[in-house]
This record gives sequence, structure tokens and C-alpha cells, in this order.
Amino acid sequence: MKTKILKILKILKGTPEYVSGQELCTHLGVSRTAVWKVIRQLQEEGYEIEAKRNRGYRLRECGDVYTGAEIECLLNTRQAGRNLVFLEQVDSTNNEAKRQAEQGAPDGTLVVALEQSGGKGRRGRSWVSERGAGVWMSLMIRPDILPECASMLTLVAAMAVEAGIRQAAGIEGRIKWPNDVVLDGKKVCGILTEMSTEMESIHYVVVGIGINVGAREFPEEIRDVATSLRLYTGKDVRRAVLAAAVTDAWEIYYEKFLKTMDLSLLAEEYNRNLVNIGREVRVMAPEGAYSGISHGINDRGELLVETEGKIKNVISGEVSVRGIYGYV
Ligand code: BT5
Repeated sequence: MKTKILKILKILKGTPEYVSGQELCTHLGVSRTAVWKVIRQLQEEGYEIEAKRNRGYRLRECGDVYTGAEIECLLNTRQAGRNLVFLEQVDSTNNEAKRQAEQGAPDGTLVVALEQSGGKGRRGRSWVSERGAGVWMSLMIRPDILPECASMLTLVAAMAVEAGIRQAAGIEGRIKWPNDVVLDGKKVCGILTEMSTEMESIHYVVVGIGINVGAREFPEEIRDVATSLRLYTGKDVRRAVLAAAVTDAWEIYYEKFLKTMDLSLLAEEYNRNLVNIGREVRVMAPEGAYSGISHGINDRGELLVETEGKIKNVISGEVSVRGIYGYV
């Protein structure tokens, strides 16, 4: 009911129109008290709602309200995020998305949290996710693909983040293969894809996305490599708008991925946004590190690195790629 009331108020936002309490009651089939309670709740969350006797309610400003209902209102998707779980605090949104999946949550479930107490990076690393400092979210999907195709979803998510940042903050980030988005050579977003499989089939995949939004500083150990939208633009970016924009973009790219089960429809655009294309990179592989020139990805999402006159196909998961002089 909250989302429905919010949607009606948003339609009239910016116009001089009020929506009367009676209209809301009739439309939603609930009592006046119930409507009033929701309006009070929305005001407490930060919406500036004007209530005028004999006229009704009018939404003036949304502020930086970051709730499930606000994200839902902003979403333009068919499936992604239509089942939305919004939490004040959680160990990790990836863990919660897995728990939801195990309990039968539908394809496209989105888990968002204000704060993570145990945010995770790849291979046991941790992800700094302080309260209110960013968008910490995980999409749970049930694709009918082979397990070896799942790593490509990280690349699909990176494209969605880049597009979402462009839409919500008006700036162009670059993708650092395979799982980062960077601004000015510093990491603004990290992606962690996990899956549950059995033999040759996938139960579900969880794509976890962490974007630093309002963070003004970072712990010593990541200060040199991390940045936020706030630090980069000097402006506040609304987290709900960003979360919805990334989810919208995700659905568009994901549908293209599903058409071919690879990145053939996406690789060209991906390579245009790839920060390390044409640059010398250092590949840290389990069998040893080597340097080469990055030529972008192929249709399977492998990074093509030219070394000693030969092209090597670098597969994500096994390796880290760095710039020769630093992180990018
Ligand atoms: C990643 O791992 O970059 C994946 C991060 C995924 C985070 C999201 S948040 C929502 C969802 N729930 C989770 O629990 N996780 C996902 P990796 O490539 O391994 O990079 C981790 C490294 O990034 C750390 O070792 C630090 O050096 C650095 N780092 C940690 N927190 C950071 C932050 N907030 N911003 C930038 N860099 C950070």
C-alpha cells in the first residue's frame, strides 16, 4: 500500500494538485486512518508531504530517502527487483540473497541493505560497506545456463553499473576487467558473483554489487585505491535513484546476454568502456605473473592479452589484472 500511495503522490509531484484522503481510501480500499498512518510513516522516512485540510496530500520533495518502496517506485523493470528485500543491516546482501534463494524466492529478487557487517570481496577479501555510505545490493537470478557461463554475468553487471552511474550521476565511469568500475583510476564499485550448482546445472546465481556513493573517506588500507561518487563529483547522488538505474540497466543487458548465452551482443560496448584496453597490464595468474598488452574481451568475456607475440585468453576467477604502475 505504501508503494501505491507513493506512486500516486509522485505522479502529482511538481503540480499544484492535491490528492484527497478520500480518493486514496476509495482507490486502495482502506480506511482513512490507514492512509494517514502511511503518510506519517513516509514523512518520518524523509518525504516532505504537505497535508492540507479539505484538500488532501501533496508531495513536495523526496530528499535522499533510501527505502524499498522508494526504489520500487523508481524501477522500470519487468522482473529485476520486482521482489525487493530492503534491510537496515545484514551480514552480506549476497548471503541474504542466497538464503532467499534457498527459500524459493523468485528470479530477479533484489536484496538491498543500508549497512553490511560482513561485506565480502572475492577470495575471502572483505568489502568496506559502512552505513549509508553506498549502495550494497545483490540480484538473485535463476538462469538456464551452464555453470561455466556464470562468470560472464559479472561483466554484464559491470556494464549495468557503468550505465547506472551515467544515468544517476551524469558521469562516465570505466570498467576494469573483470569486476570493478573505476573513476580516475580508483575503484568506485566492486562486483562479486557467486552461484549454487549441481552437476551441470545452476540453481541460482547471486550478483553482488557494491558502489561507494556518499563516502567521504576510507580506511587507511584502501585510501589509495578507493573513491566514491561524492568524492569524485563533489555532489550528493541519491542512492535510490542509483540502485534503480543500475537494476534497470541490468535487465536490458541481461536480456541481451540471455539471447546468445554469451557476450556477442555486448562485447563491443564493453570494450569501449574498458579502462585497460590497449594498455600494458600485469596478469597475476596462479602459475606466475606476466605482462602484456590488453586487447579487450572476446565474446566469452575472456581478456585477450598479447604477450611475447602471442595472444593469451585470460579467464576471470583465476587471476588479477593490474596496471604496470598501480591498480589500473
Ligand atoms: C570485489 O572484490 O570488488 C567485490 C566486492 C563486492 C561487494 C558487494 S557489496 C554487495 C554484495 N554483498 C557482499 O558481501 N559483497 C557484494 P575484490 O575484487 O576481491 O576486491 C576487494 C578489495 O577491494 C579489498 O581487498 C580492498 O582492497 C578493496 N575494497 C574493499 N572495500 C572497498 C570499498 N568500499 N571501495 C573500494 N575498494 C574496496
